[in-house]
Amino acid sequence: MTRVDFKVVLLGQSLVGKTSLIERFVNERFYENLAFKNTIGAAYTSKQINVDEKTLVLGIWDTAGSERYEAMVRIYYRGAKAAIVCYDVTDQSSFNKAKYWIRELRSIEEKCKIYLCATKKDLLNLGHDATPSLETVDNYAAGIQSKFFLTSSKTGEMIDEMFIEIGKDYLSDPENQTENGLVNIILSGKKNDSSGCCGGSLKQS
Ligand SMILES: Nc1nc2c(ncn2[C@@H]2O[C@H](COP(=O)(O)OP(=O)(O)OP(=O)(O)O)[C@@H](O)[C@H]2O)c(=O)[nH]1
Ligand SMILES: [Mg+2]
Repeated sequence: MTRVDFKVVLLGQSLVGKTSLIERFVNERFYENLAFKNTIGAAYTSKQINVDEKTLVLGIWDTAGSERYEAMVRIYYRGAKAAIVCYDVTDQSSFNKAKYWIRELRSIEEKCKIYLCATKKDLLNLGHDATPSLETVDNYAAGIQSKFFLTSSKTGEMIDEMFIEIGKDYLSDPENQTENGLVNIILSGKKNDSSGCCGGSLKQS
């Protein structure tokens, strides 16, 4: 198997659930009250996934959503091949912030693929409304050639699927191929792998 590493960054307003999404993806856990543990600066983790007979090691940077860390966040999206831009599916202001990050990425990291991620889907089942409407977000995502995922870290819905899709896009992008057809190896940064386990074709590195 060919092994490649690439960098993925998570962006989005504070409390939209970026850390929870990674916790679900990497450790298959969910904490109801992470709010008192806002991310400070950024946190790194890595996870191995298998896509199309290839092993991909995703180096994932979880950034802080608080405004005071905004300048620092810019350090972490540099060189990212994929950005997961998150918003809370029930919170219009977090969607506005997602659009802000997308505009910035598009102008500064042109080659970074953008994945728009609505979080907390489970709240819709409790009677909360999607704000803006899912149709509006779908149209927006299509307009910027971005893929839209509606996820819940509480239930785990669509999270593995989103990362697998990111891996597939990475492998199929001619940008990441060398002349002899091999996939470029891109070092993602430090590797302080954490513990945990996961099922299916997903493996923590
Ligand atoms: N109901 C529900 N709550 C969620 C979900 N994901 C996260 N939360 C809650 O939202 C709160 C904030 O989650 P975090 O993951 O800390 O948010 P964050 O985006 O990392 O916040 P910053 O580190 O400040 O940028 C926590 O209380 C989580 O339990 C979800 O899918 N459903
Ligand atoms: Mg966080």
